[in-house]
Amino acid sequence: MWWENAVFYEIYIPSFADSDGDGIGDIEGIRSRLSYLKAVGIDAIWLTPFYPSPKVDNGYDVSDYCAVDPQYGSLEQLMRLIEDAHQLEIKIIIDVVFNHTSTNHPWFIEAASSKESLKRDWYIWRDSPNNWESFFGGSAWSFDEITKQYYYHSFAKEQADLNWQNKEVKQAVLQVIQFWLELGVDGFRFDVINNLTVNDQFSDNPIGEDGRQIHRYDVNQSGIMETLKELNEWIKEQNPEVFTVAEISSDNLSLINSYTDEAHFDTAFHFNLGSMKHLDLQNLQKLTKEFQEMSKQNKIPTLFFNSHDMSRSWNRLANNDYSLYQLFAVFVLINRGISFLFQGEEQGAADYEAQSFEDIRDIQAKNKYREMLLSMSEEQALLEANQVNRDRSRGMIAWNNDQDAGWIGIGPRNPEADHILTLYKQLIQLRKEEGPFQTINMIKLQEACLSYQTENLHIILNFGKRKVQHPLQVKMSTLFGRGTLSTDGNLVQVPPKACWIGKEHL
Ligand SMILES: [Ca+2]
Ligand SMILES: [Ca+2]
Repeated sequence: MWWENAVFYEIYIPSFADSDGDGIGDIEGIRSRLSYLKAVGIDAIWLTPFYPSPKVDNGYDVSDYCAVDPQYGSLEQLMRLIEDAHQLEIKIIIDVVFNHTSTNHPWFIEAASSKESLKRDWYIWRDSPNNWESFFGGSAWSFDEITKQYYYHSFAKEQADLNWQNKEVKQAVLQVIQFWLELGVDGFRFDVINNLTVNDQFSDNPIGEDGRQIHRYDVNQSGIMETLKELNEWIKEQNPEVFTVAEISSDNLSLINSYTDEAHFDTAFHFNLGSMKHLDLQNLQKLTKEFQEMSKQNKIPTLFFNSHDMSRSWNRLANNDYSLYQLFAVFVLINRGISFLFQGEEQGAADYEAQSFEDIRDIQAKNKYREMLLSMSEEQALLEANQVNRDRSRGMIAWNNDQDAGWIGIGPRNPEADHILTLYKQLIQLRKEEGPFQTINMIKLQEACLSYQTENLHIILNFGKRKVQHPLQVKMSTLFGRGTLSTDGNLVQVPPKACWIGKEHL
């Protein structure tokens, strides 16, 4: 399938490219950058939500699934974007958020209007709340004054969870998917898919030893699998080439993989790389081996160190060091798996840092700040909030050095941006020439040097401060990077913080 060796590029629309100077990235901004993206070499774009939304959670609170938020443009502009992208052989997948709707969605407004509403059962209502906590903090239940019942929201109170036990909800969702397939969309990224169903006994969640709630009854409920299977089968019936990727809010690989097995999502996001808090080579090796096991079972991993939900790898993993940064680029692009780049990554964009509470846009960071302020100073609360602030990777892309800030500040432009862009282009080109990469073998970690083999390429990533000598089993030539082969070809020396890619001649 087209996606198995593809390079995806995630676009977080408000921060990507602003075409009309109102400080908010938009559809036309993306369209104006299509030739740039083609030159980078990407195969597909993943668009984060562009739907009309009150933006309590940056667009993941949708109030109309079949329209474009006027802030970003119009449906006609989006259709032109899809058309132009297809002209350049770039595919487009879109984010779909079916765990919940905005409380401003007509479905919820109707459901909340009366207990007798025909859509009442499309959401989850109870006379009294249980102890379930929202993933954004606080109770997951909010009281509705008009009908005197509580509705359930696993995230913000403005994001009411849909009741997936209700057949009409499933039907309505299929109609939304049909709408986008008819407009030519090539695939879907399903948001928080493991939150779809809750336990219908509504038992209280247990509390762990650390005093925090264990989400036992509100996520990963077994009832969901059959529904997801139906959903995916229906999509593939419409068009077998449509790509589906699930977001599972977990870093438990066997749990994640259970969704790509029974439920037949083509793949799921493997956050294990992306959520790594700092460079941890033992862990990187372990994950690579787990990905190898997955590949043996015909499951294809997703490879990414960046997304709109986490601090950028430039700061978090590479510690502002170009030499280290390039090693992550090689890992993501010259490897078995689907590569997902996040906007600006190919230019080494750095984290945007909020300087005050007023600068914060992320609801999670705002909540954290308010919580911390109860026990510490404003400065300390800001520091704590910035530790979880999803704004860090959502700064406006600095296309040039004299750009004005927009709805959010600018992610600092990397002084080595041009250099990094060239590197990404070269690696993507190499991926296309040497791929498809179907296998991964010979994964080794020696001191700070990770090596592996994919097809007939041998990749050595030396994260350490010392030069390494690496024995080679077969005769190879240098394809990329800075290694020195011994005259007999049995050994390669790789300098500190450098990579080498050798090619075995078959
Ligand atoms: Ca704009
Ligand atoms: Ca749910």
